[in-house]
Amino acid sequence: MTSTTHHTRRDGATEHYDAIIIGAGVSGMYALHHLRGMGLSVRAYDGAPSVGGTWWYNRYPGARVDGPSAPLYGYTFSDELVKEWDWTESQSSQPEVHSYLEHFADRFDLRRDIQLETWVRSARYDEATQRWQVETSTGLRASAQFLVCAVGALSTPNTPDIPGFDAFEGECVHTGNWPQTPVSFSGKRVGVIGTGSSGVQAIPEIAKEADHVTVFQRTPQYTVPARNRPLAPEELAAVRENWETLRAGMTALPDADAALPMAPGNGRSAFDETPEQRHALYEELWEQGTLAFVFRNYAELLVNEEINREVCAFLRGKIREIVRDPETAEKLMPDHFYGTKRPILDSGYYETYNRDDVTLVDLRRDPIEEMTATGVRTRSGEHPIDVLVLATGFDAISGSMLRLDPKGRDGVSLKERWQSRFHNYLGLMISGFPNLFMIHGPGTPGVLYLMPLGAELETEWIANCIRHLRDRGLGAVEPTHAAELDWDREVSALADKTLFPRTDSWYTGSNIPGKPRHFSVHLGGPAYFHRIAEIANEGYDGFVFTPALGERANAGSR
Ligand code: NA7
Repeated sequence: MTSTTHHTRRDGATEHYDAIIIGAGVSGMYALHHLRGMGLSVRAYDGAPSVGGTWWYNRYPGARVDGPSAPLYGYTFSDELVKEWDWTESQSSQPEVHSYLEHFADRFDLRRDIQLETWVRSARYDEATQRWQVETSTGLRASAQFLVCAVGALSTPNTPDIPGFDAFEGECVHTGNWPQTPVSFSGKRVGVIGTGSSGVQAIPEIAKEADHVTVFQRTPQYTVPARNRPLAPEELAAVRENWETLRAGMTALPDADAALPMAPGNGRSAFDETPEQRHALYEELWEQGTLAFVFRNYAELLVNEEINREVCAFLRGKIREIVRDPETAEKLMPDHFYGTKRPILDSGYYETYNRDDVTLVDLRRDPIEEMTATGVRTRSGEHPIDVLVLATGFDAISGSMLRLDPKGRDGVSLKERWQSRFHNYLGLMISGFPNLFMIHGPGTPGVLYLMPLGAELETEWIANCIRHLRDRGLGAVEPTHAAELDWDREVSALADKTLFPRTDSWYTGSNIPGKPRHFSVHLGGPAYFHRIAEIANEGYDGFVFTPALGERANAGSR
């Protein structure tokens, strides 16, 4: 492995690198590994005291992968890593994923180039030097030709603006920034605001320990059993034996006529089957649990209203079957298209409402008016609480880039550029922000693909772009605004074929007051990665490369 020390320059108080990476989570660590491997000097900064990003912060009870089963939620690039890490459960728990990421950092000797407890406070492009200037919370200054923002798609917690919030004298914790010391619920009255994936995972666990739990629900949610189970050693062995085929399958292009490349379905059309056959499939998928409920469902699930409504009715039926009190069951009935908010997997969520010590407050009928010193007051009265758990999600996808607010050419701020649309090209670069790359930013499949593998593939694209630039003695690259507008149309055109944009969700940004409504996830799945590779292979159409400084001077004198 290439040693980085000799590449790093220090002049006065500023350290100089080829690339600075912001974030040492799943994406940032892979970017460090890959870019360092191609001989660049690289430094990664992260505000947390540990590597792991999202998997460090989201340590709430019940937190686990609610997506693909292990080991698909993991890095794929190293056969050795796949062979040596023994996942123990099908839906890996937060402590296990975090340990895996720590192991990754050690296994590939990443820590020497990661600086923890260091927030990047400002990032500014200096056109005169074609470099990014960075300042951190620790007073450090650093510069780099390339800035890789691996800031996380679900990393900026959303804290609701509730009147009287500061008056509350109890303990208040956020699932997205859970305390490092254990939170005890024993003998306490707990309030939980939010019933997205985090709330749905945490509520059953908290209810097991607390004296009483009051759930404040704004939008009822569909959830499907996670069916988490121990992984048998034979299962892992089989995965390892077939790893090459399995990995190839993860990046294989879906059929050209797939209704939605992101979720290709089971190859059957719902319209070729009778209502009884369809019901039998829903029942089978419910028993199977996991995201199979989306991925092995009919191809029409996310694009056809009629089929989606049928699935919604099936799931509402399940809620009625599980929840004994009809009034509570009615409060739990979702009314949006299934799958257009992030599909949730649970372990005993609806069952939790059969407990005598759990109360559900429907905020649509009984909204929160204020926090008091001792609880939450809704229109119907006060709910006394000792601990308030905010499971209120994130300013997702674009939120962490906006929080960083880098300043591009001519000092233009990203917040200004992204006032009404999250302009970008291929989800990877932004015009006016040369040499700044994003991983899992808006315009990528990000949260709707395998995130570790997506990070690998996006990083490979970034690395190839850097190589292209350097091999030709070029100094900077950025997309044109025209290319950004085309990309925006492409992302929107895919989304508009589906039911996604019709629901308020963090995919559209509508969970954050004042945020522009913009469905910014690329729904191409594997097709996205083929598309970005094709653009690079065909000469980076839509990008402008600027000569390196010395070359520019020469060009001027010719
Ligand atoms: P989500 O999915 O954004 O869920 C947040 C929940 O909090 C959701 O039920 C929201 O209701 C609710 N919320 C947000 N703000 C408020 C206010 N002001 N008042 C009441 N309720 C509110 O975040 P999660 O952390 O659960 O999951 C994020 C992702 O992490 C997840 O999808 C996985 O990929 C991992 P709403 O639906 O907006 O009405």
